[in-house]
Amino acid sequence: MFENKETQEKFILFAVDLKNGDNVEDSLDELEELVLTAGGVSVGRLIQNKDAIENATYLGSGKCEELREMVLLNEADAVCCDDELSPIQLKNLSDLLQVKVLDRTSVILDIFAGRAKTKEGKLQVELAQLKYRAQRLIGIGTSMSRLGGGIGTRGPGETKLEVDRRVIRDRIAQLNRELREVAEHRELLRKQRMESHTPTVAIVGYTNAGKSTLLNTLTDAGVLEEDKLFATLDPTARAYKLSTGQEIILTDTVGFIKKLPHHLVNAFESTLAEAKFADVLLHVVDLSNEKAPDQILTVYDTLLKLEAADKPVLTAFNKIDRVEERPVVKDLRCDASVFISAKTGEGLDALSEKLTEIINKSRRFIEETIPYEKAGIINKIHALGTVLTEDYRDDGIFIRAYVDPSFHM
Ligand SMILES: Nc1nc2c(ncn2[C@@H]2O[C@H](COP(=O)(O)OP(=O)(O)OP(=O)(O)O)[C@@H](O)[C@H]2O)c(=O)[nH]1
Ligand SMILES: [Mg+2]
Repeated sequence: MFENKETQEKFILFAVDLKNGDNVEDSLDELEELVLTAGGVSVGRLIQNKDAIENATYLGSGKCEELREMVLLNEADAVCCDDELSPIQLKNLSDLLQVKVLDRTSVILDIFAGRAKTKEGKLQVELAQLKYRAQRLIGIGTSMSRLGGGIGTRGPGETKLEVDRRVIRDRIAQLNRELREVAEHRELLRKQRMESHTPTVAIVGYTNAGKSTLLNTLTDAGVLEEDKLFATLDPTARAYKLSTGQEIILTDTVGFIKKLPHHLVNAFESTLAEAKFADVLLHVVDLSNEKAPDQILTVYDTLLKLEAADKPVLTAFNKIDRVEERPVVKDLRCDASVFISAKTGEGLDALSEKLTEIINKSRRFIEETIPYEKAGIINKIHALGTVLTEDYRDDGIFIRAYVDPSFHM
């Protein structure tokens, strides 16, 4: 994404396996992918089986030495820890290894910095980076400023590494103010949407599951879709007509990932809140990914954090064109599920049908005879609800339909 092969920074990845059920190899596979997305390359990995994380150095002293040897042997430019390092761990490891020390959080922040496009997205990333860096000025002072440049140092704050905490604090306050303004604007749009009674469906899912592709196939939205982690940072909302003719709004947003840095969750709160304010969640799962079951759990964990766990969920098992035999993947939490290919369009009719069903479940059923002089209401019901029966009788128009609970005649 950023560099060509010759200038790619070489990384050694490392993690502690606490034997608590987390699959550390899988997690490092993902970290390798993240590093690649950021423009680096992994040349080795080190895992220590241990009961607890070392406060001062993350790894035990023997393993630290092993890591140092691996760095020298592979001529690595940097190391990256799969967990977020504390400021003191970062400093000690930097002193010991004499190469750049990164962690999962800083790599994700780096990718975000390279991808943010809108004003809001850029503000959000800068805020998250500053908060992360403010706590770690000691570590940065000894290693990053000297070794300079590359992954982990990109983004709006990169020339300001030497700035002191006070300047960072002022900047954070200013960013918070600016973000509040942007968030207010978003809030206004959301309110307008809610007042129009148009149901909102938020597309959620693990990063790279195919959310943007699905939105594009359904609505010709022209959203960037890429075989990269975190292709989408800025939320897109598009109108979509269900097969019944009813209009809904589909929103696409940033993908979820394991150990999503908490600074990012905070900074991206207003963006991620799309899920919180949606009527229904459309959960996209990459069925062709062997880690799908694990990714499903991460998605529900994240939804819980975003206070969006109580919504009706339609799960779309995506990329069926990529698997010969459909693996048995269960989503026990969802209200309904469909198998689709966002790429070929297979299964999208069924998806539209199920979506209609789920939306209608959360809607009010009306059965009324509307006098002819109020016939205008019928158009409104058509646009905002689902009409089951429309019968032109002597005394008026008999109608049976599902409407938003807040809809009034
Ligand atoms: N074969 C196949 N590939 C798909 C399908 N849907 C999406 N993809 C591919 O999967 C990759 C990721 O798709 P995106 O739509 O960018 O995924 P996303 O969920 O929006 O990802 P982020 O924005 O990074 O969170 C792209 O290379 C898509 O072309 C599908 O149904 N079949
Ligand atoms: Mg996307």
